[in-house]
This record gives sequence, structure tokens and C-alpha cells, in this order.
Amino acid sequence: MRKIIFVTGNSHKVKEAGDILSPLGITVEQNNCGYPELQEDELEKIASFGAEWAADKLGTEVMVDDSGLFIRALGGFPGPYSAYVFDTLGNDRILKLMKGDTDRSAVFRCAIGYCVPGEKARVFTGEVMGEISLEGRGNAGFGYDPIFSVGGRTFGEMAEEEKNRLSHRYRALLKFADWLK
Ligand code: ITT
Repeated sequence: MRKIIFVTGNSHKVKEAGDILSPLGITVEQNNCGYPELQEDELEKIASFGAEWAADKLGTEVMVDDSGLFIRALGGFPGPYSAYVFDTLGNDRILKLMKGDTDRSAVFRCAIGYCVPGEKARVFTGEVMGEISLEGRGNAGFGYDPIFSVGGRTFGEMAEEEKNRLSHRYRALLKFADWLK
């Protein structure tokens, strides 16, 4: 098993990454040291900067995960500001904001940054198209899971294994694992 330090404050991400990567021979260990999040439009740039910063700080290879929900009717909001918007508005306010919107389409994106100290980061991206549900449904998962639906069911209504077979994170991590091999 290869062990990689995953720098994140979000233990749900660590659980998902562990479940996805362990069958591929990779284990992840959470480190909470954090990293400065650039005010950037692109998740790739945030993940790349964060991975380089954390690798240099810790003196070891690291991975980071920057994710965002891009809602079409809201011009891609909250996108790179998804964490801040989740903490300040939350799912109910977002649903209110979209009241009357018939275009419910949205994309969840994930950028995994990986870096060895002293080197440039590599970034692996994944995305999944879905819809913003009319109301929150399901208690599984975390964050936006109860309002993001794929094929008629929200991530909040799916078992972990099901979300982990089609999520933005799964798609990005698969590319990462392929490259590591
Ligand atoms: P770190 O930056 O410390 O990794 P974070 O939770 O702040 O943790 P992000 O900035 O990547 O991470 O997350 C953006 C927001 O999107 C945040 O509110 C997450 O809870 C949420 N989020 C990320 N991945 C998600 C997923 O798979 N399902 C639902 N919500 C998710």
C-alpha cells in the first residue's frame, strides 16, 4: 500500500478518498495543516497552489482536493466559493434563490492537486453533471449532497458506494491513481 498525506479540514473527503483509492493500493492520511486558498475562478489553480504550499510546509508528498458546485441558472455560482457559500447561506438559501428557476442543471467539479516538495504540482480533475433538486432529500454524505441529484436521486439519497462510483471526486481520483501507477 502506498500512503499519501491528504491535506484537508474535511474528514468526509478523506473517507471518500480512502474508500475509492484503497482498492487501487493507495491509503490516505488526513493532515489538518490547511493551506491558503487563492481567490481564483479555476479550481485547478487553487488545488495546484495549495498542493505546492502544503508539500513545502510538510516536506512530504501531499494531495489536496478543491471542489465546487457550479449552478447554470446562477451563472456558475457558487463555483470556487462553494465552501464559503455553504457556510454562510447553506442549502435552504440556495434553494430559495432558485425558486421558480426551471433550468436546474449544475456541475460538481473536483480538482485533486498532488505535489512532491520542490516540484510543480500536478492536477487531476473530474466532474459530474446533475441537477439542483427542488427540495433537500436524503441524509447521506455531506455539504451539497442533499440538493445535488444525478439520475433523479440526490447524493444524499445514495449509499456511499453509489456516490463513489459516479462522483466528481471519484472521476478525479481515478485519473490520479492511474497516473501514480
Ligand atoms: P478543504 O478545503 O479543507 O479540503 P472544504 O470542505 O472547505 O475542505 P472545498 O473548498 O473543496 O472543501 O469544498 C467546497 C464546498 O463544497 C464545501 O462546503 C464542501 O462541503 C462542499 N463539497 C465538496 N465536495 C462535496 C461533495 O462531494 N458533496 C457535497 N458537497 C461537497
